[in-house]
Amino acid sequence: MECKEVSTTAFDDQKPGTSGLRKGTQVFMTKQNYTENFIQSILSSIEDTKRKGCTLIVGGDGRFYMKTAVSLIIKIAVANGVGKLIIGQSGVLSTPAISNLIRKHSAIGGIILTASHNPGGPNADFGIKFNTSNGGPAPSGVTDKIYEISKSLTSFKICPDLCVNFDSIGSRTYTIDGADFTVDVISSVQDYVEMMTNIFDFNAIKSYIQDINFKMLFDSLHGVVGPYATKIVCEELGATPDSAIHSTPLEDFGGKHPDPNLTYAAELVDEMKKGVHDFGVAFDGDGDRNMIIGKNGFFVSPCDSLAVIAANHKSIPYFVANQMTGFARSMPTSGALDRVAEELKLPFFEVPTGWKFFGNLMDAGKIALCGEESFGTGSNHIREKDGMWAALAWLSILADTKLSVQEVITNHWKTYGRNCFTRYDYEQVDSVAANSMMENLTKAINEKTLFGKTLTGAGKNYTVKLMDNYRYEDPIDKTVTEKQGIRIIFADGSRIIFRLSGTGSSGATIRMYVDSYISKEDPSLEFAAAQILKPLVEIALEISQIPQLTGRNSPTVIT
Ligand code: VG1
Ligand code: CO
Repeated sequence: MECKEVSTTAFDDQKPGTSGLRKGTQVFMTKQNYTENFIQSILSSIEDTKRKGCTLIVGGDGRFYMKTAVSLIIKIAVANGVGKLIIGQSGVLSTPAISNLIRKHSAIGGIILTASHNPGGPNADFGIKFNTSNGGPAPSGVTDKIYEISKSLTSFKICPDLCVNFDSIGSRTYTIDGADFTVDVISSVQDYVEMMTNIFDFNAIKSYIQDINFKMLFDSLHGVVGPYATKIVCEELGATPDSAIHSTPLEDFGGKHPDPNLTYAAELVDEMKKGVHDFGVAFDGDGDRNMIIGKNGFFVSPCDSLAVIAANHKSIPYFVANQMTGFARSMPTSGALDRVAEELKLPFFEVPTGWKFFGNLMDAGKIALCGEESFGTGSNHIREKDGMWAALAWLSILADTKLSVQEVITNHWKTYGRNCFTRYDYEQVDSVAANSMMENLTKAINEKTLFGKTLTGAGKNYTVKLMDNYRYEDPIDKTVTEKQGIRIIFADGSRIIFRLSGTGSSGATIRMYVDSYISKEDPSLEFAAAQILKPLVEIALEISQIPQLTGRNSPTVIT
């Protein structure tokens, strides 16, 4: 078999967003060489000397078009001198599993075929993420380079006749253009499960479940977590088979959004409301997100989840064996974690939205636990957020404290006070309207129109202390990232944040975040977040004029 170089026309829209390149599946399928070009751009971003003979991990969340993309990666990788591909059986690997494999095999990186929480299918979304040798999402320097290459690409290299069956486990070596090329097809779950058994005490969780007949519901939303849930929850932890639902990965996720939030995982929430199960969790398409639900549908804010894991990290054997060096959260994530860091006298960092910003801090040993309000939680066991890890962290805490999910949360508030948090998503709004909202807010920053002003919402007053567009300087490599979200910070520490999503495939998605602290003595401590935050939500809608500009009277999703 021979490799050849094929001429191509470059695209100008292959700029990776918050996490990878995401477009309508049809774009990847029908625009000539769209997928080939992007794969070539990824490979070209790796220095020649490092690419020759290197190992790459390849896999994805099972969505429509994934297997075609895997086949293309095989043909293009070999033609670019890659020495070995490690591929999950049938192409299936979760994002956290890939992060683990990259580290375990000292691979140059990994290509992840997923549009994560976006729906899948021929008329939905497809995506490609690239992770670097530390196992984490490519930092902006790398994605910028990929984008630059993609804009002026004139050809790609391919071995068109190399067709590898990756449905069955095993290793195959081919000699192509005089060099050896190996494709290792491995179990999708084995290495990941092994890693989890080294982080958590499965026996302790198992006996807790059995002792009190603890009932769980793991909802994979037909995403990639299904096989991992079946293996870990039903086999390793011995839970009944009905503890794992929607466990078969489907190419279109059953026609639904594989997004673990109250709107798209409503089925799990409704099931939990029946009061039969003690613990519920849902995951996104590629397995890096998690939503925790307690008995009777008690919702755990992802911000609180992170803070609770931080406060109780000693319930997790991994954190007993390895030093807890520090914590970090993304900027829009509530300040609940900050209070735990202060109490435990541990270093704390704030980074922009996107997991790639945690990588340097973890690599430098500054943090061992981090998270985002968007249902992402993880630790330095890998360099990705990890949905199953978060669920097992919670089970470890419950088994250790012998408390219910709700008790753990309310006890936390009674100790630290409560950072009340909500996020409003306005999905697929008109881009012009979204941009003009951001421009108006930017104008308010530049002209200082809101500084020092007292704003009133639902009869409550808040005085603006600061308004800016978040700028981050990486403490390790000093890279500066600007315009990461408009922040309005009030005198009492409450915050309103606006940013536009970087993961959509069409139109714009506005995200509005509200975070406000109430002390542990406050009589409203256990009230619903919507009630507590009503005044600030009113203020936020007034400042941003979202309804007027977008014509939307309510958001698509409220967290
Ligand atoms: C969203 C979330 C962000 C997360 C990113 C990738 O980005 O807000 O916190 O890291 O998705 O998650 P954006 O730009 O749409 O707000 V995943 O699970 O879709 O890779
Ligand atoms: Co995801």
